[in-house]
This record gives sequence, structure tokens and C-alpha cells, in this order.
Amino acid sequence: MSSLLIHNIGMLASPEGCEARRGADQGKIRLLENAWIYTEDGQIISYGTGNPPITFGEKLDAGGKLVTPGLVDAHTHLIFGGWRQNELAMKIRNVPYLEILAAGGGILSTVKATRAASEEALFRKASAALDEMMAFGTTTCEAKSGYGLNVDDELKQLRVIGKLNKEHPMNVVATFMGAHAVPPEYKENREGYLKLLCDELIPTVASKKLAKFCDVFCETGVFTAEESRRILEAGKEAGLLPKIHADEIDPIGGSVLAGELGAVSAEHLIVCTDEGIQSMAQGGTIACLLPATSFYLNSTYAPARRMIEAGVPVAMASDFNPGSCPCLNLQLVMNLGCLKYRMTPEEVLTAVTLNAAAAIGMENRVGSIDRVKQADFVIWNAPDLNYLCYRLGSNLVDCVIKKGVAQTRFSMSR
Ligand code: IZC
Ligand code: ZN
Repeated sequence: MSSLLIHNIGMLASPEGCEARRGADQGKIRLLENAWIYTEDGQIISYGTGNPPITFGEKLDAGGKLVTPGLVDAHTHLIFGGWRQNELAMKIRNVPYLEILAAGGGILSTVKATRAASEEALFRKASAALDEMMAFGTTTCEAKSGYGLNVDDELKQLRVIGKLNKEHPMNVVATFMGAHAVPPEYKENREGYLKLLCDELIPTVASKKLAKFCDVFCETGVFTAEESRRILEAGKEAGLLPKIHADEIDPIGGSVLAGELGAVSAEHLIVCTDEGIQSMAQGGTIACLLPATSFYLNSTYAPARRMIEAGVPVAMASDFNPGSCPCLNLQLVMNLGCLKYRMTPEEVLTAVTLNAAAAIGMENRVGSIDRVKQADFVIWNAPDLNYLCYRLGSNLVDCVIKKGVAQTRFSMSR
């Protein structure tokens, strides 16, 4: 048995429980001063305040700092070949994202690079990105396929995700996103690609247990709401839970569909309508908001406050991808949550821990400091939660603890 006692915690901050928190509950978190946490074999056994009752085993002094659950990044396009720094010049000239895509660039240029990359190269590259994510405080993430867009290359991406989940300390949850774009070879035959998705790819991915979720890019010029419904229903039938990229650029019905299908989460929602918010509230859908993408696209920000008021649980994630958001730092996402969404630090913490965990079906294992959950924490170079959300542009991680094991201690300022 291996054990770890983290003591001298100045402030322990965590949402509570194994369910997404909505409405006023999103901002209600447990705050303990002068606290400790005791873990055994990678699980939380107990926590409390004052002098810890445990005297044996390994100890870690938190130095009077803030400790939170490890952050959960519920939306990434982690597996890709190449980068798209060539698009920066076009962005500066104000060429719209969908125009770059329609001209065969954007996602489709990453598809080319991903198809050309070996499984081993994709693994090494994504593994390095996971190292960097963990150094910023993320201990669990989601990863989507969607840069293969054919049987071989989608399965290649999903195998890489499975291998990362086994071999990297990060927990990685797989989402199948063959419906990320129509590949060039099907440009004149959309129906052919829809059939490939629904009749071949989805059943194969589900039967090989390569993904838990099925996601669709429901957007002007990509997939319509009706096509998205067809794909997500085929996914549901095969046992893949629905997620949907909705209302990122145009509100073409994605958020309404999300609620109707009982999707686990709807992503982006930058231009979400009140009808969409109502539908998500009724369908129990989590709004997974991606403010770093709004920042990077120079667009507006999702109406997070209206969603919280309507009782929709709000999660936030990075959207790490080589095009619209080459950022994997959830601390920046937390800053933007406060400054652009006007969420409180408490609501923001819930959004990047428990609600994010619920958006990827991990709420029973991670996302809060509760008994028997996984022992995933971050010790921050911060005295309290306000400080963590207020500082901008620094990496405030002091130490990441994953499954009860302290990873590299990042800071010298102890
Ligand atoms: O590669 O541009 N929005 N998918 C939907 C993306 C952005 C990723 C990309
Ligand atoms: Zn995305």
C-alpha cells in the first residue's frame, strides 16, 4: 500500500459530489482553511482541518498554499499532425475561419498532415502536449479524433488516444469526431460520407470500444442540424454518447438539437439563442464553453450567465487544436471565465473540475476532493482562489499530484 498525506494546506477549494452543479449550486464550493488530505493507493481516503490524525507514510508539505482538484479539460482536438501557423497572416487580415476551411485550408490542411503522420509520431507529439497540459494543472482530459476522416486514419487517431490513456499519467477520454468536416474525396458526394460515418465508422468504433462519445461539427458549410441529428442518432444506437459543436459561428439549430437528443454536452455556444438554452436545460445537457477560442477568433463570448440563470450546468475547456485555439492552458481559460463570462472564481472552479468531469462521464472518479475519488490535486502558488483567477499569464502551478503521486515540482518559489 502506498500512502500520501498532503498537509499544511492554506486553503482547500473544491466543488462537492458526483454530479454536475447547476444554477446557484455551481458557485457553492467547499472552502477549508488549514487543511490536509490523506490518500492511499491513488484514492482519497479522508480530509479535514487542523492537525492531521495520520502520522505514518509519505508526507507532502503544501506550504500554506491553495489546493484544488486536478483540472479537467473536457474538450481538446489533441491528436493532429503539423500546425497551422501559416493561418496567422490570414487571421491578421481578417479572413474568416469558415472561409479558410471552404478554400481547403483549416481543418482540411490538418487532415492532410494527420493522414501523412505515423501512429508513433502522433503518439509522441500528443504525449508531449499532455506533459505540457499537466504542467499547467490538467490531470484529466478529453481527446477527439476528426483529422482522419476515413476508416484507417480515424482508427489510427483513436488508437493513439487509447495508448496515451494507458501509458501517460493523464486520464484521457476518447471522442469519435469523424463528423468534423466532409473530406475532399467526398466533396461531391456528401451522402456517401454520411453513409460511411453512420454505417461503417460509428459501428466499427463502437464495437472496438475505441471511444465513449460521438461528436459533430454542426455549423454553416460543415454539417447541418438534420445531418448532425442523423449522425448522433447512429452513434447513440451504437452506444456512443452524443456531444455536439453547436452555435460556434452561426446558430443553425445545434443547441436546440443537443437538448432534444439529451446530448451529454454542447460545445462552444458562442451565439446560442434563448431557445437553445431552454432546450439544453430541459435535456440535461452541459454547456461546455471554450472562451480561449472566442479570444483567438476575435469573436464574442458565450452567454454564460444566462445559461447559469437558466439552470444549465456550465463547464469550460481549452479546445486545444491547431487552428482556432492552439492553447492548452486552462489557467488562461479560468481568467477568461471571470473576465469575459463574468463568472465568479467559485463558478469557474466548478466549470473546470466537477462540471468538466461530468461533461466527459468522469464525475464519479475525478473533479472534486471527495472520499474515494482519484487523488488528483494541484498545489498552487496562490494563497486563495481569487488570486488564482486574478493573476494573468503566469503558470501558477507549484505541484501536480496524479493518482496520489507528486509529479515534478515546478516552482522554486517555496
Ligand atoms: O482544426 O480548426 N472548430 N474544429 C471546430 C476546430 C475548430 C478545429 C480546427
Ligand atoms: Zn472543438
